[in-house]
Amino acid sequence: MTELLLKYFRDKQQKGQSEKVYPTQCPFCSMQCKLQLIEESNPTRKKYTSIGTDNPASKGRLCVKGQNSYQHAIHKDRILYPFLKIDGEFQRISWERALSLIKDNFKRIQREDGKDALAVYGSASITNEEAYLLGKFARVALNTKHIDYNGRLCMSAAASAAAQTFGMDRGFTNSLSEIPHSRVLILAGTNIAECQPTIMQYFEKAKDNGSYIIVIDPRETPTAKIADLHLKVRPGMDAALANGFLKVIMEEGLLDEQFIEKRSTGFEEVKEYVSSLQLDQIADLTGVPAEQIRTAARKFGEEESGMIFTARGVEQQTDGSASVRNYLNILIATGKIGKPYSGYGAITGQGNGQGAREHGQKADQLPGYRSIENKEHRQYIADVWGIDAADLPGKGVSAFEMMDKIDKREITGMLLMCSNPVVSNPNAKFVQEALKKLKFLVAVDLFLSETAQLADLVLPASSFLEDEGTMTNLEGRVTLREANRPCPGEVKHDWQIICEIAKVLGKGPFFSYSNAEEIFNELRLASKGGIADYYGITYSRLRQEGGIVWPCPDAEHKGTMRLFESGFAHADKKARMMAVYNDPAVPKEKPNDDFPLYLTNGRVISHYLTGVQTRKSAALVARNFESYLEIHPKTAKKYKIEDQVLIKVESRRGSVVVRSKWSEAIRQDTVFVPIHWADFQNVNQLISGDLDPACKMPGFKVSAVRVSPIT
Ligand SMILES: Nc1nc2c(c(=O)[nH]1)N[C@H]1C(S)=C(S)[C@@H](COP(=O)(O)OP(=O)(O)OC[C@H]3O[C@@H](n4cnc5c(=O)[nH]c(N)nc54)[C@H](O)[C@@H]3O)O[C@H]1N2
Ligand SMILES: Nc1nc2c(c(=O)[nH]1)N[C@H]1C(S)=C(S)[C@@H](COP(=O)(O)OP(=O)(O)OC[C@H]3O[C@@H](n4cnc5c(=O)[nH]c(N)nc54)[C@H](O)[C@@H]3O)O[C@H]1N2
Ligand code: SF4
Ligand SMILES: [Mo]
Repeated sequence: MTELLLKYFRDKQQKGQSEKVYPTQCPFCSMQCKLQLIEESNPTRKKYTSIGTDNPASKGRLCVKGQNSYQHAIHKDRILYPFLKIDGEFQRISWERALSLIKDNFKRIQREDGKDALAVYGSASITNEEAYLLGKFARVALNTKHIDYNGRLCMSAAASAAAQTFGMDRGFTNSLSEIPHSRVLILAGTNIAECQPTIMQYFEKAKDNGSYIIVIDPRETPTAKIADLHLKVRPGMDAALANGFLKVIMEEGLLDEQFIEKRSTGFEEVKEYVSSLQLDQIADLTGVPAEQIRTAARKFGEEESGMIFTARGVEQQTDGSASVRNYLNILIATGKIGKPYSGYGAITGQGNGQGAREHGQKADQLPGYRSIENKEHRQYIADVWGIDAADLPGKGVSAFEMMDKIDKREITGMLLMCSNPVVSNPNAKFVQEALKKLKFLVAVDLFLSETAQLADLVLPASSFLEDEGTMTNLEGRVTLREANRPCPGEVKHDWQIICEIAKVLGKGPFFSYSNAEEIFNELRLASKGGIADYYGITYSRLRQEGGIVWPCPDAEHKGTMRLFESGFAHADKKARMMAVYNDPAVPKEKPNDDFPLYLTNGRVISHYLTGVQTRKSAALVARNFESYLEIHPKTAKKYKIEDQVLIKVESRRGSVVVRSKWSEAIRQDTVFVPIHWADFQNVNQLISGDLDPACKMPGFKVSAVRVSPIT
């Protein structure tokens, strides 16, 4: 063996090759698969290979996006210097000039329009350190109440439901390793096979172990392929479907009365309402045959253990938070929570979709899930930050509501970090026009995204290969993403950029860190005693232990894998059940003669979010290079749509042009368009800005549209 290795290296040396290894984590989804990028150079070219490395979540696996994730990071279109828009053209400027322009414009805006006229729009694709720092930056350096982030469009419904029902929001109440042992698994509005592909190994093992899998989705997705039962629900009808499950569970005596009595409140109201419903009516509403509802509910109620998972199909609705609560009602009613192999999982989206929603990036939040409206919480954080609690601003508004305020010229300046709202926000044309009204927009990105193109100033940020920091995966497992690739050009890390802006604004002493670990140590303290308590987690522990699941209150604590074993997180330790009424106003937009079809939307395996990164990867573009519309052949024939032709899709807001793709996998009343393309293929031009009043999640997943051939 040693002989072989020696020969390998000798051969390489002879060919003039050298090899570098970059340890990292995939920048995309919440699995946060660990990998090593190997860069082999010879005098004429460089070759890259990604190898998955072992860790408790992905266990060494990578999906096609992870394998190719280096491609955008080394792409020639990376922005390497600050760019200022002068007469409509971007011109390279120095960091010094960029920072001085930010200072002048931010100060001018706050003088002219008030402190809250400046807004910060953050992201769940940055590290915990950066997410934490951005929250501190808005409150301490800018003294504005307006900060929110792209996770509002992602995790807010599940987060608000879990916080209300359980008293705390950690996406998974159990760890991934319990999934294979659970007897029934409900996957509602989650397409894990394409969106968290390396999680599939847990569900495949469950299947091998004889577990019964129920998938709820208007389409037969690759995930539905592993299902024993696929419920092809009508879009927007999950709350009603969950009522159907509850009805059967009650009628068939499958309630866990003892658990309900001891561990929850609110059941009486649920019982009264659900008893008044007819299963046939629910079948009509949801489009799911009564017999299938009965089978699914019986199975879930009868088995000894069971888990429910939801993702954006259920959550990105104008009643997303209530729909999730109704699925949680089922867990409580059957006593399937707080014990082995039973629990809930909101399948988190972005790489740091969990951590970035815990430490102060949200409009109403301070680090450790503290509330910006709670006096003691304010005092605690003010002490950590060394400021007067009275100087902490109050609660701001949610991401999309900031766009409204920009349109009304209440917000006139913005720092945007790691997001592309022109493509990802609903009512995209409105958002684009609104952003143009800003007096000064600074975008921090890797590329000139569709939104960065509207900016006055663009700052170059480092990529995952360069930027060290912690990320919290979908289990709540905090991981250390190492990074040792040098920054190209004049690129800086997001945290460095935040600190440098704070410095020119005269707030340097509050932001004097020399590395990510120093920020993390402050975050630990800021989270101490909060719900998301990271105090016991350190970089050296993360290096040794490979990841720790919060809460972890002290250095001896092993982390908390399973939640709620002895009680829920409300003061009385009881979960709150809530009757979720079949609301005739849901979904808000229903098909009619003009717009006869439901439009829903989501992801494909090869692309990520607005596509700014994955559309730079030749390997991924080769798999899907353009958007499309999935339509049932019967529906297609009705509207004279051939297969594989360009067609127009119109809603009350606008239109897009995409290619038709016939598929019997989708409901006949529904069409599906992926979200990863921009401009005339930006599906968000079709979608309204209606929000869930409970959590301000946009109702992305249901609109009414018409389709027509392009002649
Ligand atoms: N390949 C890839 N992976 C990703 C991402 C990506 O962009 N690309 N993004 C990451 C992020 S940020 C997120 S948030 C996650 C998203 O992960 P998911 O939520 O799983 O992804 P989506 O495709 O948006 O939606 C899931 C499914 O919901 C279904 N659906 C639509 N309407 C309804 C409904 O009314 N009820 C039910 N039950 N289902 C419905 C859709 O048909 C779709 O199959 O993925 C993460 N992983
Ligand atoms: N219709 C519809 N719309 C949706 C959804 C849907 O299902 N349907 N899903 C929603 C969901 S779940 C989400 S999460 C949002 C996401 O929406 P966005 O946040 O707008 O999506 P991204 O494409 O991830 O944008 C990230 C940007 O940051 C840049 N970037 C990447 N890494 C870094 C970094 O380390 N630092 C900095 N500074 N920049 C970086 C990328 O180049 C890219 O331009 O979209 C939402 N929009
Ligand atoms: S996209 Fe998700 S599943 Fe795929 S390699 Fe990256 S982190 Fe892993
Ligand atoms: Mo997301």
